[in-house]
Amino acid sequence: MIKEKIEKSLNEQIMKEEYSSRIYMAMASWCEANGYEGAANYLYNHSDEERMHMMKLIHFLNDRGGKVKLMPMDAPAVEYKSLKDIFEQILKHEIYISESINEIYGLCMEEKDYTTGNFMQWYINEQIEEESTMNGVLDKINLAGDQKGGLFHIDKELGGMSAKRPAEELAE
Ligand code: OFO
Repeated sequence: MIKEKIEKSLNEQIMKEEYSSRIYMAMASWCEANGYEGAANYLYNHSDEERMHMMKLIHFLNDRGGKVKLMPMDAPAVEYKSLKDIFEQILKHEIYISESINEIYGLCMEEKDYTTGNFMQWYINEQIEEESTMNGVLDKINLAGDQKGGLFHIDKELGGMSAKRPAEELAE
């Protein structure tokens, strides 16, 4: 049976992953409405990926005999200043998620829950990848500055960036 402290932290993480999915959906929708088709596709896929992160936690908590509690959350923003603004917010958010995951891992070690700690390793690795991808996108946006041509190419590139398929990751 999973310890109450661990169950609570996993439920909070489920909420954070669900919120990540919602904010990326809101950002994707803004991109779609503002002519950034590639970024919109990329972010819609990313939103699906965050939902998969949430589902993976839900299945794990149920498998370990815990109780899943979905929580209320704030509505994401509707307006964004630019593509740069969006990716700056994403990077900041992903850093916050990494810190949250590290805290859960630390708690697992304190509580000697090595099973959950082992499970959280997947999220630790995923965060390294996500922060690095978002940093890369932001570097390119900064290089392009306000040049429409540069942003057009970045948008095209984002459209071509393959998002991982949630079903495949769930099977891991
Ligand atoms: Fe963007 O990350 Fe989930 O965990």
